Amino acid sequence: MKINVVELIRIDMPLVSPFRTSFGVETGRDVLVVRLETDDAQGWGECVALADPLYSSEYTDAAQRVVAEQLVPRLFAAGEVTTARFGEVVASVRGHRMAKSAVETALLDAELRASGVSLSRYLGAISTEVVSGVSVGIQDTIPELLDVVGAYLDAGYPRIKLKIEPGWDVTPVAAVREHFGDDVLLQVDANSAYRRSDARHLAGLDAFDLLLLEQPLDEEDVVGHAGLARMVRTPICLDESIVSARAAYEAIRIGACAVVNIKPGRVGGYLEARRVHDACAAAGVPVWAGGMLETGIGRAANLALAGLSNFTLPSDISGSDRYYAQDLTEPFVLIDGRIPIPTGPGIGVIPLPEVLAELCTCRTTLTP
Ligand code: OSB
Ligand code: MG
Repeated sequence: MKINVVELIRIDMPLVSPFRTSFGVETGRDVLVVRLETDDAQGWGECVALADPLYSSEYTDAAQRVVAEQLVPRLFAAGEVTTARFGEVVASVRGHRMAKSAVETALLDAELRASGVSLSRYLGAISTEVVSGVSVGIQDTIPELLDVVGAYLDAGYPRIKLKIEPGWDVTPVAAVREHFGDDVLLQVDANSAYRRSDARHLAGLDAFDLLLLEQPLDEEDVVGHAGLARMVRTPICLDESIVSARAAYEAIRIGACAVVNIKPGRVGGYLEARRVHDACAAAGVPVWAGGMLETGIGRAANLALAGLSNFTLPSDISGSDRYYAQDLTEPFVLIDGRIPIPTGPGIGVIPLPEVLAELCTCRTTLTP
């Protein structure tokens, strides 16, 4: 394929309610969307970097510069490119996986649209729908938390994930268990907020039959997670630490995690995400689809991946209305606690033109 034009579109999406984690509060989503055109098709990709480098080192402004000044020039210089070769073409750029993923996804989307194949079929999905969980931010009080969780359960979410941090962990988990009972599928996510010395305290979560404890320690402390895994009974899941299939393989090998959260942006794209899936499957480690508060563009692609066979735990892919009053695409809606995987060519959706025009804050066009 030869790329004729790449467009970088910045969008300001207000969130329906503030989302608080151990690393900060998100009130809106400053999203970079990549659109590219070939002779045969257009392709779309969403960059999952947040506005500030708090979840990981990437952030939207930096991602946009890397895409515009490093990745796209290499793509143009390569002439004819395929998604399979994209990794090689940008290999000399270190890191910046979220930026790479956005461009790779747009390329893959264009390629698949041109050949009429859906992303889910291309990736090898075996399901037609994905079990939808919801990630519940840190609240100011326990009664507020119970209200929020109750509303999501009423909306049909079969699995609840609670964000935790020191000072907001055992007590809120105990309150949710006590109030909603033992049948609710429940897990927690610390976003690296704890230290190795908190192991004994985190073992206090063992009493609540959690599906998993996500990323308690620093991104770079994989060995620490292996030590922690020997001191708590709750299965340890890694998110931030898993930046590649190799990282997944090694974390599993040293006993740092029993479960893996897969986010294509975090590992550099859908091709590497599938390799993470395969490495985990080979090791007998279940995976699930994480989320980064994506618009419908990112959500559609995540759903396709989450249809693969080793995605056996409920996802963080919620309905559009959990995040946005008006999604960028046709909204994703829960049916019986699940979301159908798009079936059209490529990622299967495109932005609604009037919504894109209204929320767009900046548009840059790059040509060879
Ligand atoms: O750690 O999984 C995370 C959102 C932004 C950044 C990191 C994370 C999250 C979530 C919400 O937990 C996932 C979602 O609903 O998209
Ligand atoms: Mg997480």
